[in-house]
Amino acid sequence: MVAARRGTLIAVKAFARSALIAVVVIAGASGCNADRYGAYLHVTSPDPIEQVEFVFGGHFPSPDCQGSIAEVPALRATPTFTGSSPADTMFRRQPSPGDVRKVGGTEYTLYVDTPVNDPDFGFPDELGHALIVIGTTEAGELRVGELDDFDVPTDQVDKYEIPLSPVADQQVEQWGAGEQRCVRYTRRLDNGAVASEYIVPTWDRDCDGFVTQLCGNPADDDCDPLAFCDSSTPGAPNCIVPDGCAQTSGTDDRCELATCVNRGGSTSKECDASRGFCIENAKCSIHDCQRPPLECLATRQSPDVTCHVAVRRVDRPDGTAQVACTGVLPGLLHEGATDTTCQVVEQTPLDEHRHADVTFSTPIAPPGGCDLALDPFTAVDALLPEMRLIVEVSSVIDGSGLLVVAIEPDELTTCDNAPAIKCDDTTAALETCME
Ligand SMILES: [Ca+2]
Ligand SMILES: [Ca+2]
Repeated sequence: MVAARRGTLIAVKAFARSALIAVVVIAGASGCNADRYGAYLHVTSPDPIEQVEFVFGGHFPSPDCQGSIAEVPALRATPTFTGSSPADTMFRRQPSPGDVRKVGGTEYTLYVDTPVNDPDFGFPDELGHALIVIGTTEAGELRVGELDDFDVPTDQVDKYEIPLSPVADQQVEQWGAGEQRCVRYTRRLDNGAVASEYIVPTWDRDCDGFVTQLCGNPADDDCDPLAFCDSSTPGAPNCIVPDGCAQTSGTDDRCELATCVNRGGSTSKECDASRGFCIENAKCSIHDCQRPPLECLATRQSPDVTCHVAVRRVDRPDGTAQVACTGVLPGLLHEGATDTTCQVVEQTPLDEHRHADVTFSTPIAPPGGCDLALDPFTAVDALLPEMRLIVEVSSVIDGSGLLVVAIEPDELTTCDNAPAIKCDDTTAALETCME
C-alpha cells in the first residue's frame, strides 16, 4: 500500500513523449492545497480500493487522416460483447505511464497539468473529452466512474468529483495488453438509454497488438483492423483472413490477393500464397484504405465499363434516396464466345457510407458473352447507390480476366416502362495479369 503523502507534490511535470499528459499525484487526501493551475480529479469509492486506473479518451483524428474512424461501429472493436446502441461512443485512448496507480483507502486525487501536443501525431490532442476511472478492490471487484468534457485550464484550478460505483461483470470489459489496452464501459445514461463507451488505441482499435495507421507514419500490419485476433492461440478467429492481403508480385506487374495471417510473436502480418486473383500492379496501393482489400480494389480502379441502371427518387424520413426500379431487363456487359462465363466477385457502394440493398448477377447472354442483371429483390424501395463491381470473365477461346464495372444510377421520374440496364462499352478489354 502506498503511504499517503497529504498535500505533497510527489512528481513534477513528468511529460512522457507518448503520453501527452503531465500528472502530479496527490494521494489520499482530498485537500488539493497545492492548487497549481490545471484540473484536480478527485475519485471517491464506497469501499477501499487498492488500484485505480485512469483511462483518458480523445477524439479520433478523422478530418486529417482519411477514413472516418469514429463512424466505425464500435461493436466490432470488442471481442465478446454483442450489444450495441445508437448512443454508443468511441474515443481514442490517450495513454500515460501513470494511468494505473496503486492506492489505499477510499479516495484519490489525480492532478492533470496542461496537455502537451505531440507533433508526431499530426492532429490536436487536447485532454478532457472522456475519462473512465476504474478502481479495483482487494477482492478484485471493480468500482467505476466517468467524467466527460472536463477542462484542463492553464489560468485557474478546476476540481472535479468522480464517485465510483459497483458494476456488474458484463458492464466492463478490458482487453489487450499494457498501457494501451481497450476498455468498454456499458451503463444506463441519464435519458434511460443503455449505451457503451469505448476507449481504444488510435491505431489499434481492436487491441490485438497489430497496428493499422492511416496518417503520420502509415502502417498496415493488421489483417482485419476491426476484429480482435488472439494470436497467442493457434487457429483463433480473425487471425487468418482470406483475401486479407493485397500485394505486388516482385517479378511482374501484378497485384494479387492472398490469405493474410497475424501470427503470435510477430507484430507484422504475413501474406501467404495467392489464390490466383490478380489485377494490374499500378492499382494495388490500398494501404490507406480501411475496407477489406477486395472492396478497396473495386472502389479504386478506373472502370472498364459503365452500366446505367434505372432508379427513382423517394422521400424517406431521413432524406431522399435513389431506389432501384423493379423488373428492368439485363443489359449486355461483355461480348464473347458462346462458352463465356462471368462471375461478380465483388460489389460495393463507391461511398463506404452508403448502403446497397441490391446485388447483381451475370447470366449468359443469348448472342455470346455475359449480361448484367439486377437480382430479383423483395425489399420495397431497394437502395441503389453508385456502385463498383469486379467481374471475372472467362472463356476457352477468348481467355480470362477482369472487368471493373461502374454502376451509374439513372434517375427517372417514374419506373413505368423503365429501360433495360445499358452498359456503354461491351467490348472492353479484360484486365489480365502477366503470367
Ligand atoms: Ca489491431
Ligand atoms: Ca485485428
